[in-house]
Amino acid sequence: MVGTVLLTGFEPFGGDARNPSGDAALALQGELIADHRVHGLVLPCVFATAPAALAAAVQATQPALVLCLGLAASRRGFHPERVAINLIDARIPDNAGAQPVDVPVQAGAAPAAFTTLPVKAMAAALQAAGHGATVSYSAGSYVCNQVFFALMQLPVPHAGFLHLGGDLALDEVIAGTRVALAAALAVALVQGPDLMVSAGVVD
Ligand code: PCA
Repeated sequence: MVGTVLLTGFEPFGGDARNPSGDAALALQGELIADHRVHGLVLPCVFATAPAALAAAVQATQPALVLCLGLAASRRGFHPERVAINLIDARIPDNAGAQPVDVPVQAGAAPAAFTTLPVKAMAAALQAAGHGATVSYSAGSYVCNQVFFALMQLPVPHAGFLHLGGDLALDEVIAGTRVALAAALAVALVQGPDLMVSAGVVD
């Protein structure tokens, strides 16, 4: 039986002409990866509407797994995110001109939420395929983190976020996302727990 994975990216923001995360989500739309059909979606880079757009897509597609992509221009390589924080502290205005500072993503919810994707296995699979990849312990405090935190409140069995470094060309983003999704599906749906290896970092 073929299941569904929901793969989201974002529209361009901060004056950029393109956002490879949204372009990759559309490029992979309809592909079959590890027996799952990809449903690709571009989210608005807007605090007021992005979480609801994601929730509507989850409701409509009933995915077995959700992976949200976003651009982290100052980073290099792929960064599977381990933790979302219940905080918005916007460095720049979003695409609707809003710049919330020090407000929760969801009032009353826990301070943070962990991904339910096997981020270490995803990073290892990316590295084995020749891509740079590092498990990340901060998805920032902008729209990506907001969407990631909101995602972790939804009733989805396996969900998480992958940040894309600014050094990655679109072809590599698409290839790496395929690898990361295949690893996430293989481990999360079949094998079980994530790899027991250290991915700790000291900044
Ligand atoms: N990156 C931003 C928001 C949209 C995107 O692609 C972020 O990291 O928050």
